[in-house]
Formats: sequence, structure tokens, C-alpha cells
Amino acid sequence: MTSVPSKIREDRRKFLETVALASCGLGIQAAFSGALPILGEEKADVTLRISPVSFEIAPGKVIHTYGYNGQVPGPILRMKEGAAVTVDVFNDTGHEEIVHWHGQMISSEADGSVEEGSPAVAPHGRRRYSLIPKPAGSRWYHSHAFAGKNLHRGLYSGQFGFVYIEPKSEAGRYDREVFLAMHQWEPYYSADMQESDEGSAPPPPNNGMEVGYRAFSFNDKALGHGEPIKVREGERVLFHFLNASATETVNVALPAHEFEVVALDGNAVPNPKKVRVLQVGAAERIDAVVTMNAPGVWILGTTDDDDRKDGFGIAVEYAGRKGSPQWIKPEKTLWDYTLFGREPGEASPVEEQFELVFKKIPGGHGGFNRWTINGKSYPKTGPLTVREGKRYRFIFRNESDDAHPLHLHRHSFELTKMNGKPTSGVMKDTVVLNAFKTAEVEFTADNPGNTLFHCHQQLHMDFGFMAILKYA
Ligand SMILES: [Cu+2]
Repeated sequence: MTSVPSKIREDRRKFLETVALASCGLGIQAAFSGALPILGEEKADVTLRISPVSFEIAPGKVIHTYGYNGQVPGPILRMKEGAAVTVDVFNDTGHEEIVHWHGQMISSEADGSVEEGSPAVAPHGRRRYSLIPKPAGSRWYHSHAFAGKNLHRGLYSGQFGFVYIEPKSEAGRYDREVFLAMHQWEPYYSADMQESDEGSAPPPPNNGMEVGYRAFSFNDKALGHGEPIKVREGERVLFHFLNASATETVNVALPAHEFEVVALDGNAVPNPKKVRVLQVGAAERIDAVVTMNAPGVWILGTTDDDDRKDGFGIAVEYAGRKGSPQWIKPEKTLWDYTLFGREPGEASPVEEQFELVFKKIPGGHGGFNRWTINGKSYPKTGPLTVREGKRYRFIFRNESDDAHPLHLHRHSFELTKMNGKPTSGVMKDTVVLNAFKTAEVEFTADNPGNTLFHCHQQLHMDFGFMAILKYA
């Protein structure tokens, strides 16, 4: 089941014959080159070319995957809030692809979800999309292709990158900005749930297959390889973290430093707070400012010892300091979104509340678990119907032993209750609901068009954990 399909092998061979190792730096320039113009048509503002990519995360350790514009992560795309952008997507692979613009309030057609009706890009085809980027903040783009049992597709691949939407006026005080996308590589099927997954209980004996990984990187390099993040004492560094994992939550620490969380999923939080450890669920973004006040060479990385030793981190090096990067185990803390929220006011009335119960149907030894929303798996779930301009509440009940990063396309929602604790003002598009927990969120139906709701765990969404929201 994990063997490489012959088409991919062929693509890989051809690619290796014709191209030297891809240049893997983050940069916008690649977004504007590399595509052939189409006769009689203006060049798109952004070009993304999906193709096989090979890159070295550590000496001799080469990752073979698919990526955008020959690099992993894809180029950082800077867009201006409200300024229309055309995007050409070229698909140099032998399978259908689709690019999802995660966290943007755009049309269903451009959003990049075939379930909503966005058109996919045919194998060896090309398609143009138009979008009006919004809202401002840290967004991202990634493959929204169905992977199913194929660990080379969708978010198991290198098809992800940042979109930074510049606000009309930039707030915040910082001296330097660093974009870090976290990803695991070389996925394989295993009987075990990740021990590191804080939100998970031990798997039942009849549990189906889970996914493990053999290699890890922050951007395109494993810890100890590539350039460290170079800082000076007293500097304020704004980190943009993106968890581009197909399946896993990552907890991140930088010993001797604190993260001042200023935005979650790109949206400014009402109550910025300092914490020692960040929990970043799959698809979540955290913007955090770190004041560099502890000179040394440190590991910025996962708190999971095994994964960090396998490269899941990056070095932070103060000017004039040398040596191997140091790690200090942080105290165990529980992530609490409500820390960054406001005291809740009067509950606002909602048009309707949707109670959604999530359950697992264990797949048994060697099989695949299925996931249900109110007893049904996609495409039999829903649809949930909303009316434009009205406000709605989701009540999420996780009756399973796994954590779920719950994502609503094309809208943001406000956290109103996390595990029984009321809060307000934290706006997100993805929220991690731990095993056997509950949460409530509210949103305004302000972007007509089909809207996908799903768990961002690739192995969950592809096995039933999705529903469509329709406008009446
Ligand atoms: Cu899930």
C-alpha cells in the first residue's frame, strides 16, 4: 500500500534526469516566473506550477515529493487586502490537482475545494483563478486533493506555502519577520497513534491504521542543517508559524524565551499573552513576537524528543555566539485558546445552532477508520443550511479518542466556549478539539456559496469527516 505508484516513480526519474536539485529557499520571485505565456492572454499575477520536487533536508537525505514552482515550501505570496489577483495553476503531474486558499473569504469557485464546486486542474493541464484577497494576515495555500490511501498526495506532499495578506496599514512593532512552515516527511502506515499527540488517548485494540513519519523539517531543512535564524540581543522577532502537517499537532518551544501570541490563524487576538509553548494544530497559524533577551544558540523546535532528534526544529543563533544549539525541556502546560480572548459579554442571539457529534468507526487491524458527523460519513453528511447575514452557532462534541483540527472554509468563526469555559473575540478558521472534549463557535453567514467544513487531518477528512454548508 505504501509502494510508490509507477507514474510517480516515472515522474521522479524524469525529473531527476533533467533538473539538478531544486533551489529551496523561500522567495517570491519564483511565483512570477517559470510558466509559458498563453497566446492572447495577459500573464497572471501569480503562477503556481505543480511538479515533482526533490530537495535535501540534511546531507544525503533527499525528499522526493510534489511542490510548487520547484521549491518546498512554495513561494511566500504577498497580496494586498482587497486588490484582485489572478493565479495560473499549471499541473505537471499525472493526476488532478487543486489549490485551496486557506483562511480567505473568497468565492466558492476560487476557494479550491471540489466539494464546493471549485474546478480542479486536469493532469498536465492549467487553469486560471481570480480572487480578491481578504482578510489581512497569515493565510496559506495547499493542495486540497483527495489522498485516501495514497501517502504521496494532498498534504502528505510538499504542496503548501504562505500567503501573507498585507493590511492597508501594518500594525505591530518588530525588527525582523521569520516565516516557518512545519512539515513531516516520508509518511508510512502504522498501528500506533502518535504518542506526542497531547489530545489523544491510547488507541483501542480494533483501531485502524495511523500515519507516522521518518523525516521532519522547518521550511526545507532538518534541525542542524541549513542556516540558523540569526538574531541580535534586544531584537523583537515576529515569527509566523504554520503547521503544514497532514495529520499532526505540533507543540513548539524556544528555551529561555517566551512567545507573545499576537494573532491566531492570522487574526489579531484581543488579548496578546506570553506563553512558553505554542500548540499549533494541523493547518493552524500562530504569529508570535519573541524578544531576544537570552544570548546563546538555541533550538526552536517541537517538544517531542524523538521528532526533534529526527530534525523537527531550527537553530536560533545570537550574533557572536557559536556552538551546538541547546534545548531545555519546558514545563508541561496545557494549551488554552481562551487565554487570548476577552471576557465574554452577553451571548448574542443566533438564528440556529448546529450540534455536531464526531465519532470514529474503528477500521480493525490493517483497515482504515471511518469518521462520522452525527452518525453519517461524507458525502451523506448534511448539508447544513444557512441564510445570508444570519449568525449561527456550532456545538462540537468530540466523542472520539483523537484530536481534530476542525476547519471551516471561506468564513472565520469566533470561539465562544472551549471545554466549558466561555470566551470571546478569538477569531479563527481552524480549531483543535481534543479527544472527548466539546467546544462552541459562532460565525456570521457573510460569504454566500457552498462552504466545506471538515477535519484537517488528511486521514480523517478523506475517510468521511466532512460536511457541506449551503446558503438557502
Ligand atoms: Cu480529525
